[in-house]
Amino acid sequence: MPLTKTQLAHYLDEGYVAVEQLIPTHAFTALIAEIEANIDAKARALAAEGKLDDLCEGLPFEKRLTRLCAAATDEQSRAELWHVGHGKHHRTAGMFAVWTEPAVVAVAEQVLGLEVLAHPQYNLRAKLPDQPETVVPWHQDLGYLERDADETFMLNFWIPLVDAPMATGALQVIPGSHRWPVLPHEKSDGYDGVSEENLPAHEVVDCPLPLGGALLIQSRTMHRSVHNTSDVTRWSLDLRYCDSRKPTGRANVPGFVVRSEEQPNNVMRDWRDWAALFM
Ligand SMILES: O=C(O)CCC(=O)C(=O)O
Repeated sequence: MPLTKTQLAHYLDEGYVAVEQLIPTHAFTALIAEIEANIDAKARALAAEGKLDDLCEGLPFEKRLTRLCAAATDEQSRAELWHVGHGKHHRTAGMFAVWTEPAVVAVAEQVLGLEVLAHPQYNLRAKLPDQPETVVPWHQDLGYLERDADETFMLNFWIPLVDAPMATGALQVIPGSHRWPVLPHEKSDGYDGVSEENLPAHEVVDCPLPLGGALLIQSRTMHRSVHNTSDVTRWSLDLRYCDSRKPTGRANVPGFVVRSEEQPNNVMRDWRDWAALFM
């Protein structure tokens, strides 16, 4: 079922809503299996080259990458392992299954209407314990997009693929910041961010979530993620949706239509057609 009236009102009034049970966990099965297979293949390749002391077999999803990175004999191998799971390159059947998961699309339709685009900006994130480069500073998603998207309403889902209490480096939001203009974002440590002293007066809300939950924010909602002080990898996705007739702020990167009343034939049905857009 999509959002309750109360959840929807909270999302629209406060600029965010954290929903603890939104997505059936079977929606992630294929994606997690793909990631695990890719990590296993990389681990075996590194071990064959003598760059990994332990395959860490049999560990659960949230633990294996953590241990493999610790077992890598050099920084380059550790980075290669991490990059297997972290980034924007994962265009697969499993990822497409999450993008098109009925529980997710139903919320997108409830918020955006009947013409829904899977926005080109998305990430799969593997946030390792004690890994400063995955601590994301305060930002508005619009800070990463071209200004033509300023008037495009966007729905951002932050979706943990494991249980994500705050200690794993979950997200914080600033309630009401969706009414702020797009503040100047500055490059720092690979991110576009806004420093604390440049923020208007604000309160901060922690958004821990269990697996199956999702945090929904808007494109001006100020948010950040905190340090992962746990011993597990915080796996997550951030996906955005918008009206397919509006500018995305990423004119050169294609999204794909997940719902259309006006042009149902434009709805993408097969992940391979999505992947082919990038070849
Ligand atoms: O997952 C994170 O650590 C940050 C996510 C984020 O900033 C986003 O979804 O825009």
